[in-house]
Amino acid sequence: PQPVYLSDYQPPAYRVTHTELTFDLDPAATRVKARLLMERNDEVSDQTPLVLNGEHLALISLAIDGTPLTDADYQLNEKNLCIPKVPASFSLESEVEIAPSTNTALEGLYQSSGMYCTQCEAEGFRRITFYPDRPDVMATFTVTVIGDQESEPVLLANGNPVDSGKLENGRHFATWEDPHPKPCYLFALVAGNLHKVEDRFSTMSGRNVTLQIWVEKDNLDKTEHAMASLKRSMAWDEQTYGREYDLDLFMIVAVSDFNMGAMENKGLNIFNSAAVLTHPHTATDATFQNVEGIVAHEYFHNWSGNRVTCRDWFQLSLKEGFTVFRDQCFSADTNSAPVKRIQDVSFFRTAQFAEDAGPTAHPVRPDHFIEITNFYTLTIYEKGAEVVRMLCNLVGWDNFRRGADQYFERFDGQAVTIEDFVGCMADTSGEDLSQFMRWYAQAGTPEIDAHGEYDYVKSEYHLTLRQRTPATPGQTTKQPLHIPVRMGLVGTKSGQDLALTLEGETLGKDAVINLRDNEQTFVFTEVAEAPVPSLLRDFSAPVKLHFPYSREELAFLLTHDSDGFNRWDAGQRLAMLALDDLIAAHRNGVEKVMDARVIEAFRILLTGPVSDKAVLAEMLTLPSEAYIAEQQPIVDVDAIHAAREFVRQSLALALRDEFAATFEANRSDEPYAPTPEQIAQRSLKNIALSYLMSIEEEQAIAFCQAQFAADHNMTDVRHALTLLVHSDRDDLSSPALKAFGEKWAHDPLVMDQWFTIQVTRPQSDVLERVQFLMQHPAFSIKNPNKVRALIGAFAQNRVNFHRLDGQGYALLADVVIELNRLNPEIAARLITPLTRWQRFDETRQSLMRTQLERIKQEPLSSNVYEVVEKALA
Ligand code: BAL
Ligand code: ZN
Repeated sequence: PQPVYLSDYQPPAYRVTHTELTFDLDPAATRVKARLLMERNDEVSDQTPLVLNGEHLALISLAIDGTPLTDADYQLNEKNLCIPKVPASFSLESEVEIAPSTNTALEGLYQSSGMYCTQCEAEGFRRITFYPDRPDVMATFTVTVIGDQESEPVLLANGNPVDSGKLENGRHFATWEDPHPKPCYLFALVAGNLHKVEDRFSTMSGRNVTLQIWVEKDNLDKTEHAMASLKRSMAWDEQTYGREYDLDLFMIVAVSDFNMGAMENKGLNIFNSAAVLTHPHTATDATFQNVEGIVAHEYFHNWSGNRVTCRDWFQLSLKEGFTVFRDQCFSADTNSAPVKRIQDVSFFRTAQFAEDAGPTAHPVRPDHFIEITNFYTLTIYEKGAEVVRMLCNLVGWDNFRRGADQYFERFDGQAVTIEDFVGCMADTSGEDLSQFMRWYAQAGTPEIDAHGEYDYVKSEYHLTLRQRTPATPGQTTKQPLHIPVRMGLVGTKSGQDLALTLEGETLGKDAVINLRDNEQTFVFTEVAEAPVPSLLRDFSAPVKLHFPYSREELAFLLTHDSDGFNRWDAGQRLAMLALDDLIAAHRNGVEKVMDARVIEAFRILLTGPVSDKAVLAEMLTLPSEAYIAEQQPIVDVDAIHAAREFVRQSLALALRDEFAATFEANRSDEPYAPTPEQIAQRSLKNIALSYLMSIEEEQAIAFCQAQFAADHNMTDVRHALTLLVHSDRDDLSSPALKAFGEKWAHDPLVMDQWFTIQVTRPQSDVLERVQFLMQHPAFSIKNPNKVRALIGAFAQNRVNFHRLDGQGYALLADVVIELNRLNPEIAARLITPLTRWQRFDETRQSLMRTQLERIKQEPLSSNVYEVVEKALA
């Protein structure tokens, strides 16, 4: 397969002004008739052939302006239909046959639990009909769906329903019209035996919008939270961005088999059931929050993505980075803002930093790709959102909001570029953002080496920042970036933020300094006392910051920093220093000694006044094994696991009474609600229970078993079950697992949790468990959620996946090879842990490479080929 390059972009030679589609549904032989009203662009010659995308389509007939074409009039291959001569303006009529029931790639039209549904982003529409399948071709659509009245009583497509009726032979039809021009990746169709819950939203201009969530009948009691989240999102986008919904109907459909989390199709969002269904007894707090965020994300795309879309797929972060930023702000406004930031950054620094440091590293705007579905990445989404956040902070919210207004107004109905977006922000703010644009072009995580000195005589603080971005594949030299560093100086005597004066300018007590050069020294004057710097507050830029903090300084920031994010980060850094010592001790075979300063810091946290329980729970959470691994030059999975367990157990032994008191103080019998207050209280109680269970005392075990048996809500049940299953005691683990598995055998989403809990335990029987569970009736390799819950989760189990006999790697490779045939998009994503082989010891490197080479021997999809090639390059 050959890469596509951004620099080769050409506008489309032919545009589609209107698209008419008729689907006659049949599992093995769906007929799709298309009538496309097309026009040649003025810039191209009248000799320009019409080239349409089309894959896995059986062509039945083709006509132009009603005149059938013969074989001599066109050329057809596996990917394209080419008609050498067409008029300047014409209608193209085609009929094709497709087979939804055998479409295991879950792109285009396919079947899930017997219903029909579609996924067209990025390039799935070409599996439905011949079309210019590119985002810069935008058309209005009229769609007629014909189905069986019994098996498909509900027939949905984008826009507004305009007609419906009965046909012969038990068939019926529905016609939908979408008046908003859209690219074909936003097309959607759903047909099946679905049931709806309905609500209304009155927009800011007083229009009534009907809201519907369509699900299978058994799931009707799991839609309340998604509906409430949708209404909150609609109100938030009006209040925050002045954006109003633009159709009379907004639909969400839940499907079980879905590659992504959800899809923002115009007026008809299709959701992975895991991203929409919730019930207190089946979903955890984390799922409730995730659903709220995804519902918001998809809804926000109606403007940032649908009304204004991407010119080409290299611009993917234009809509995704901006929309993730929007959904992050919405969740922060709706829940605890500091906790949202801590959780997002914690995930980002673990997973996106790893992507940036690996062989698949790419810029927020890549300049080439083989398979675009491989680029729905943490870099495009999350780093893209960090870049938009920096932009917002740089120009200030008022300018950013005016820039967003300008962007939506100027480019409404168009397919545009990242320059168009940033240009609006430059216009409204007057800022020069040319250096800032490098964030979109340069891959890799910038690192800042910082050091500071206090001059007692002059009362000055000199802060020197040096930036460097490591080389990434295809980009050996890097230019300095414009990095906004939000900071404060915390006085060591007063414990307060000191006033900042920089080059004579008074900046207040919390300010942003701009690092633009490779190295800059900032001299703060009139610094009345020796400070500890608090740098990169609220994670003001997606970089790694190195500052030689002493443990005493970190303990000081942990209690005194006015920035909640940096208080948390100081705790993480302090824990990391202790963990580093313990990892070294484990490797050297010397006795491990716990750092008393960490214990004291935790004691203060547990016994001091609590202003935000959710933040406290985060502060009591140790860096994950994956995050610790990211900080090591060579990852030693066993030493990391042993060191982290040692810290957990040492803290639990030293602070047993404090953890027990925290657990007791936060128990509650209140009826479940996913409110920020309740979620905070549960997370604090459950983190305390985790520490107590790490030493497996009888009292802790009793707490855990009681919480499991009480069956109050899934957050508590799942947490207790995880602790029991991850304990060393089979007498605790087996009965609980059995009871849970039997109780929830009928619920696929709960069974996914049951799979994950088992295959993430640290005990050494996990590989055999995975093999056993792959035969379980609730598992199916064709269902992406199952694959993620069982195989994906196993590959995150660091001690077991990285077994020294290589069997963990071999198992993953086996599954990748099978999925390469069935669902290449999921197969390519699943390989990720193997691509990180450079980070491990030589033995593991060799074992991982062996499996990558084994995959490479197969006849590969372009998706898997691209990832394996990069990993072995
Ligand atoms: N556009 C694909 C799914 C999402 O990012 O919303
Ligand atoms: Zn999105």
